[in-house]
Amino acid sequence: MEPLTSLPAWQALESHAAQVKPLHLRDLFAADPGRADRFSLEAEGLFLDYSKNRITEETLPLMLQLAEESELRGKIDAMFRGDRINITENRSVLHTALRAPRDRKIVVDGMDVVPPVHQVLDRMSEFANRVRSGEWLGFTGKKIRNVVNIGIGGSDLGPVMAFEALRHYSQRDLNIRFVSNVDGTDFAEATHDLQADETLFIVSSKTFTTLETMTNAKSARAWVLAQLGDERAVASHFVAVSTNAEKVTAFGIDTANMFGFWDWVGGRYSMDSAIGLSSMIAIGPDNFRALLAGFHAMDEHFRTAPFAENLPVLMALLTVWYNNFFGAQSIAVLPYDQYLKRFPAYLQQLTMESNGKYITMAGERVSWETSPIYWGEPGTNGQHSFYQLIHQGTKLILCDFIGFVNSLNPHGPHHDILTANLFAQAEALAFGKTADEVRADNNPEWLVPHKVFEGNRPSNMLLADRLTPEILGKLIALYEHNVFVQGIIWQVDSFDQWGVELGKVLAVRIQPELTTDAELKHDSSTNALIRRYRQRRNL
Ligand code: G6Q
Repeated sequence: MEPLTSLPAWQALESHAAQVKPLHLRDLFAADPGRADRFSLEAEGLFLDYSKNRITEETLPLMLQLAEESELRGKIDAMFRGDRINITENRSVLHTALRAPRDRKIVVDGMDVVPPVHQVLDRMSEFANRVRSGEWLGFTGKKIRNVVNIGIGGSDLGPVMAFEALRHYSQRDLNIRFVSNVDGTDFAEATHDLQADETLFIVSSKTFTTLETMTNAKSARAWVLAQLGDERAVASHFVAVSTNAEKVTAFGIDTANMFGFWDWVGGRYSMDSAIGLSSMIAIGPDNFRALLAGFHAMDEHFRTAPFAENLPVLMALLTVWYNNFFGAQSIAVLPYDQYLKRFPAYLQQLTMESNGKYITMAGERVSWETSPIYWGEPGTNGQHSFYQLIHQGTKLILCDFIGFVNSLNPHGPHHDILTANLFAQAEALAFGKTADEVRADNNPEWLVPHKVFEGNRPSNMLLADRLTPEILGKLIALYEHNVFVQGIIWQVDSFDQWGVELGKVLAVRIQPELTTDAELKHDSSTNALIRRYRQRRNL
């Protein structure tokens, strides 16, 4: 593969960007009444208005050419086929198989992976129904009222986000909680008001070796045993989600109470696997399957739609446009829906763990920017916090607005107010307020520069009719594939995460040093911090 910056489309885009930068969205819209119609797209119940981007008629054809020159089509096919595209871990990348319908065939290493996917889904459904109906009993014969998922990273962020997003559809007499941080506070606060005999722990860990999860799982077991006083209680109060049956057994969980998945499911792409068990218990198997159907519909759209009409491809190309040709460093994800409050946090891992890399698939240092920083908060809260910087700061930030035409909680004027704010923000960012307009409001001249909004701040607007399980699946898959396309353009392996390893190794070395007098051989800063901790820890 040619380095990205040597591709003809890249070079054409560099000179094109120089022409587009001086243009203002105000003028682009004024000159072209059809702009909003032309630069919008509807697919799978998601409407994307991308007209408030700093692009012209020539931009997308050039970006699409960049996608072609990056061999995107072949790479999409390779992913769906189960090729080992995660080259540094020598693995297939088949989260799309987790939501494939029963009659699909996806053969990897001579084996069709779809039947085992559905076997696990069926077992999960049966188990979820037993918990939801009160049939699954705790050790003392009480119904389960609390479900606590213990997991971290990909074994936490997707399930938490999905639970919060679909809380409206959840069984309200079940308390669903999540423990991820190794900070004992997380476990303590999640369990302080719970009774062990009504609590089910789901230990979710692909490897079943992750330090944080294993530490929390051991604390959970001790907590249960302290209350119930019998080792046999573990069988009624713990289930495991993992690919590692041996470690699950060693922990004391019967493999009959284990839900498996496979090494071709990456952690941050695993929420549709058994890692979603907590979500399924919360919302029920039917809603969970609707969620999967949504994912699958977006998979099919991504796999088959021409690139010019392909939502994930377009969003990815717009990201590359600002990231690589405008020097933009971040993308704000701004859902105007309280249920999506954890969506930005979930996207942080999906995007930045996937594409936050400076080495290409060929092992070379990149000479171009890779992943932007993703961040955000639900609207309208963000408006009273960081929007000042987006409107009048010195940084260019692409905003992904997400909204729903209908509220799941239609109370009086709330939803119209929310939606008015959503549309107003995108309008204000794009068009701003000129000095003349500020003067026309009778402002003194000295105040005018403070009240001017330059505008020309780009945004995407994603709208759906209503937040349903299916739409949520489509939205998540849209970002999954958006991230995939970005990674292809930047030529990185989007499916490994070597950058998380070093800190883990050093922590294992430092931990015993905190509580012994062992000689310290770190740098002077780390040595001094450890010494300070040793001296003061029992004060
Ligand atoms: C995600 C990463 C990482 C992983 C966690 C938890 O893509 O692989 O976030 O999900 O480290 O790992 P386990 O599920 O193995 O505990």
